[in-house]
Amino acid sequence: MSENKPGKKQSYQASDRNLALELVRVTEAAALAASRWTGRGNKNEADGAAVEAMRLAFDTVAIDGTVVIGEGEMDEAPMLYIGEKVGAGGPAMDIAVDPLEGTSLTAKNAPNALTVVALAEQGNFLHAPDIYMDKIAIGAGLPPDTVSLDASIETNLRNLARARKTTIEELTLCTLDRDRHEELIARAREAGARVMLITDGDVAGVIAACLPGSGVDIYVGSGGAPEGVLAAAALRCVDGFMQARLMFENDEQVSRARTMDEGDPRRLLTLTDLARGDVLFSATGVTDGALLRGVRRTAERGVTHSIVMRSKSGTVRFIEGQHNFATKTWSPT
Ligand code: VTB
Ligand code: MG
Ligand code: MG
Repeated sequence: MSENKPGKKQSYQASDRNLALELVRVTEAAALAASRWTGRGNKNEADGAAVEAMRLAFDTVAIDGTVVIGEGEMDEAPMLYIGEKVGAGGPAMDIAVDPLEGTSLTAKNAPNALTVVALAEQGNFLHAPDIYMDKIAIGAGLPPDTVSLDASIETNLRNLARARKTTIEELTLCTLDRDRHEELIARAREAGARVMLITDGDVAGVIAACLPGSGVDIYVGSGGAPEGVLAAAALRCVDGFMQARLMFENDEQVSRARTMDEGDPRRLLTLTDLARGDVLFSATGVTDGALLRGVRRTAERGVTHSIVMRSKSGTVRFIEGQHNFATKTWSPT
């Protein structure tokens, strides 16, 4: 599943090592800004604050970055729009962002809101339009044909239980609580599985399916395509398994996808179709979740909890940041 060859020594480049750790400042800044709006019932203010802080923080990162997964097209998004150049100058990198994944979660102070950034060398992320994507994901260490987007939910659960040497009754499937998933949910339960329904935030849901001890064994269902690319970037770092397929509602969406990517827009996408090469990923918790703690604030300080990962080395770091609002000059906290 991994592009890394076991036992093969990775080349050491001091510059890109620093980059992984610099990225965390970007998601921290967005999370601190969004956290001013946690539980205040205003998702647009929370989102706007995260976007603005993330945009500012990028100016301090030593890259020549181009946003490929972002806030939308230039005419509809003032910042972090697709095609926007960000960074202080350096290696040419493509950037995927969701400045606040879970705007409603933040407004309600519900679990699993994150700020998310992924970085790869130019051309390595799928240029996904903002439409729905069908997704399936499981964790590392299982045969690659254990589950498939093209198999029935019953077959996938049976194969996953067998590969994990357990029963379907002991498996938990996570999906977004949406009417469009009614049949999937009913059939998964009928087959014996537990179903964990989340109201938003399928990036966190997909990642949870790949982390041992998260309480989620498999993620299935449709959500945003940009969120699919971000989740794939994370899964590359933890050697997870994922398949996806863009879901088109009209011909215009198909034509748009054709302008963004060369392949058949309806093809089955593997993990490396979504995110190739050396990928860096950072996410910071805004509200508490299975993966990360949310921002803790006092009038003077904010404490952030982040995960920073890199596919090339497979290193996963959890970073706690203690931020003093009085001495922070670059972030509108
Ligand atoms: C998911 C989820 C997001 O949108 O992608 C979902 O990860 C999909 O769209 O947090 P619908 O809400 O239309 O189902 C979010 O819930 C919001 O961006
Ligand atoms: Mg967003
Ligand atoms: Mg989102």
